[in-house]
Amino acid sequence: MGERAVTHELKTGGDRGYLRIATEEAFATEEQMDAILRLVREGKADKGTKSLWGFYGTSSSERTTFIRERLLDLGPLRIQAMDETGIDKALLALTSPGVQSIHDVEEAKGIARRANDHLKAACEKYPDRFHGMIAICPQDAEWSAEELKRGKEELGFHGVQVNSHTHGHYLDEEQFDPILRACADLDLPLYIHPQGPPDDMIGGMVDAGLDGAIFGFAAETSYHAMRMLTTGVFDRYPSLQMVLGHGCEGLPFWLYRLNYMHQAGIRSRRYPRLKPQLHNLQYYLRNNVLATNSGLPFAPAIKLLIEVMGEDRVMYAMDYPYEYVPDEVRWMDDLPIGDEQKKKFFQTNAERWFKLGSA
Ligand code: 1DF
Ligand code: MN
Repeated sequence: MGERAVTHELKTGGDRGYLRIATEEAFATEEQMDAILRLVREGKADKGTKSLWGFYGTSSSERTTFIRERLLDLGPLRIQAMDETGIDKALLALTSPGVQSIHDVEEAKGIARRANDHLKAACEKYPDRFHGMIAICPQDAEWSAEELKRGKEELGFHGVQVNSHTHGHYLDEEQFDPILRACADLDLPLYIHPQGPPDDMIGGMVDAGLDGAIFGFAAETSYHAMRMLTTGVFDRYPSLQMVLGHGCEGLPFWLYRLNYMHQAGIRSRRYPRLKPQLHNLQYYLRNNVLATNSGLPFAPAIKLLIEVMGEDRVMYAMDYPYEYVPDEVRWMDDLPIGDEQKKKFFQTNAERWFKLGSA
């Protein structure tokens, strides 16, 4: 994590035996930003959105200016950044919170749909560099299921990114079942990406400066994932793949305890909602969950993910433009894992799970 010498040049094209595919890369549209900033200005945004976009949308710091400019670019700037860090392909998704903070559902759906069309045009322009993730509007689950179908069949996109809770509601709730069913039927990985915790969870996190990517994101998104993992979702949809970034939001580290206490809770019938499932949590982590190392270019964590989840389920991500540190790519090239595992991590797992087709 400290200073290390520059070990090698970063080039695209597979000079190290693998392509680098970055799987959690963010973009924004002007109208999405405008709509979210309007919510913040009018005092209608939830606390997490207000904290996040009140900052990224209006601060004039070097970091936020860079991020705003880079989010809106799906052209030469991004390609140049990818070239400079040796990233061959980016899997792009509408940045957090997508349209999920927006109260006007018709407006939200329009913004999501036009973001998909905008991303499609960029993917057509750079077909060997950009791939798309579908944006949906969970506020309208039936519409979202239709958009998933369009996203896969007409736009040729590779999965869906849901930015965790939707106004404090979670994808295991029955109202969202059309989304889960569409992901399973269409074989689309469901990437649950963080946003700020909902108002009834955020507590003192904003005052503490801990609501964002530093901590609150992982606390809330891992909670979301645990709801999915403990309510029979993967028994109903055994082929469904849930993707989690940021080192699987920490779950593999906690797996023994999560599983032990889950089994204990089921046996003692402490909670009506916790019912016996077909498998234990370890099984679902190794059969229904995929992880990326977005924001976590940290060898001990990646080695743990591979050991707990299996080497076919852990993928590389940069999290551009929120994280853009060329040296981090070098550290990942130098990961103390085997050559075959490294190729799976950087390239072939992403090709397989997101159906990117090998180059
Ligand atoms: C941040 C990080 C913001 C991630 C993000 O979206 C985001 C951040 C607004 O650094 O504040 O997607 N991230 O995935 O780590
Ligand atoms: Mn991200």
